[in-house]
Amino acid sequence: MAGDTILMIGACGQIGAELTMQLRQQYGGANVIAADIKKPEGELLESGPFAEINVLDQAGIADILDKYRVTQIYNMAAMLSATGEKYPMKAWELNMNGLIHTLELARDRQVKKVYWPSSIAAFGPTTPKANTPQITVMEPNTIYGISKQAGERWCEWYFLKYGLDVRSLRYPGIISYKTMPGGGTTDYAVDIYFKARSQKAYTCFLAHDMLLPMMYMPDAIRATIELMEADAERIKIRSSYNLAAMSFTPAMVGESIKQHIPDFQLTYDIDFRQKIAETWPGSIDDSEARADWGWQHAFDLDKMTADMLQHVPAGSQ
Ligand code: AKB
Repeated sequence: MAGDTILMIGACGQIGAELTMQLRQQYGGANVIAADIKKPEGELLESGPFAEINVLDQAGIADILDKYRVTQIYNMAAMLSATGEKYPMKAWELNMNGLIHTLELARDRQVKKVYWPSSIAAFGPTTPKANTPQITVMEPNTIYGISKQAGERWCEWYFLKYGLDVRSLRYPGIISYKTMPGGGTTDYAVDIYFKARSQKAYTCFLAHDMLLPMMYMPDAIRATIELMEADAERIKIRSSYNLAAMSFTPAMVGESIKQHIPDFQLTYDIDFRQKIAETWPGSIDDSEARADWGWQHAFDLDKMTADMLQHVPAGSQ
């Protein structure tokens, strides 16, 4: 909306980078402050203000909010599922304290809206796997998943207790070609396209039949901005919305890629990430998001494959 100034924490991450660029197009470069622990290069640095900051530096974030009179915060900084299992204490501190700092600062400074991403990782092995409902059993058993589930509770609590306008989506695995993901269990679904283009071969760390919910980045960006721009009375869920587009297995992506690269070779060398994936749903029921604020996805597997292979450079690693 005109007059809004947005702070994007975690602006160099897989989703944060593309969200920042899209919001700068819509709101004007000067009105979207990119913040991250590392300095970006190129268009992210040149198209608007940048602040080098750690999300755990609450006083530093407060200074940025005051300096730019920020009206909306997106906190995209997180340690993902696979890295989180290696560094559980760091993951908990970053994912949990980063969120709580954001919520506290937003409440204290009358920030109008906060966005925070949850994930399918908030579900667990006892959750129904097919068409997982919005409200269901949630017993995550990864640190990342536990932090997402607890984070959802914090978001709803700030809404109920203080009326803070917090909005959130449970992202499936996100596939993109601009900024790479790092440390996630669904990262294979990005790597496979890069290796298909550069080497016509990929060795997958998940089993051939590991069905997971996934989404192409353009859909994820549009969903996030549509949720944030929807009228507040349409947002009935203040923990986090289920969000879906497609579900596929590594074998299914392999077949989709073979339609373009017939001699593509897909092999398997399964590692610890398979155990994480096994605790997550295979498909998601996102009917609340569709009914409440009109969510509709645009990309299925084959449409995404065609677009990915057009954009991923042949010489890529
Ligand atoms: C991960 O794999 O950890 C993330 C996620 C599903 O939240 N991509």
